[in-house]
Amino acid sequence: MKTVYSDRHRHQDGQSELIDGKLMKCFECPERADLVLARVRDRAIGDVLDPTEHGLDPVRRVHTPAFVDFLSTAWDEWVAAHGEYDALPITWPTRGLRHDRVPDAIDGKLSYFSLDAGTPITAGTWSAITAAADVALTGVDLVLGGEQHAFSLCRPPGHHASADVYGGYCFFNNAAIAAQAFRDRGAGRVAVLDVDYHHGNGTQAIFYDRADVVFASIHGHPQQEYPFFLGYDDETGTGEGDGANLNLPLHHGSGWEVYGPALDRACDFVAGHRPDVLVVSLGVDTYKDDPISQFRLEHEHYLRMGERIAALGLPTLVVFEGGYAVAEIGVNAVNVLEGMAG
Ligand code: OKP
Ligand code: ZN
Repeated sequence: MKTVYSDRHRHQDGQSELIDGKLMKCFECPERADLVLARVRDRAIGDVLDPTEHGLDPVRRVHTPAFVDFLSTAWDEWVAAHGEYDALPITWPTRGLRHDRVPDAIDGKLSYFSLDAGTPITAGTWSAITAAADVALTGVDLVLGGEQHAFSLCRPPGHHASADVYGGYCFFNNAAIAAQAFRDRGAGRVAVLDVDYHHGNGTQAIFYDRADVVFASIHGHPQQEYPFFLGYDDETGTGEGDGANLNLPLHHGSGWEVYGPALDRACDFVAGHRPDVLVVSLGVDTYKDDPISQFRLEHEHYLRMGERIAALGLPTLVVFEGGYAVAEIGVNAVNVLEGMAG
């Protein structure tokens, strides 16, 4: 399986996130992608390619122009206001506040376009996120060019980002951009299978009213886990998309005995919609030692996961999302790819 990778992910190197009442070193760090790449090379699973530039048009197929513009200038505006510190919001337009005015002040814009204080905008954010979108889109090129499987080693991740909201370490929704690109380039129906520990709220929201992009996710139960406000099992899609969304929330402590059957259900759901192509949002924060997550998968389960996904028999683009047990991240991610290769 070929891997697409850009060094520009290193340009997103935040100082700190607000988590558990503390400002802590960012869990979403450059070492993550470096170690996945090292494992890809060690295991010699296939060539590693640079992305090619696809421009912002395919990004704007998923994200609003105002959101893309905001991200493109946010750092410069923040530096002008506050100096060279990571940009983090601390207030949000919650119940009873207006959503119909975008403030001029950068602090207000961060608040308007974000969902948490864990996602710093830095000097290199724009470079990293545009590269990550290109990594995803180059993976689309590979699959459309005839590769049965390809791996887009995206960083930062994307699945919490919706059309006009960033957060959860995510800015551009790489998997959604890829899914939309498959549609725009001839696929009749696309399925997105999200196996990251956290619910892919952004991806779900982007495609919620559509039948042409089906979404299935297995994740920590929103009663217990971030992002808390989406991911329940009664979210089945709306309008044209009615029936095209599946959430399988699992409780803290879930291991393969629960996860394996959920994965079977998710794969059956995907197969039932007869997609032409599959995008997998691959997070390996389901691992038992993940520092911010509460499932209990072990190394071998990632091989099983890959085998189950490949048994769908679909052209598949794997897009990298989360995973914060950094020392184990390469083994777990590449085990999925090796399971897929059989
Ligand atoms: C991004 B991805 C937990 C706080 C969680 C944000 C987690 C974002 C995960 N106490 N903070 O889905 O791996
Ligand atoms: Zn996650």
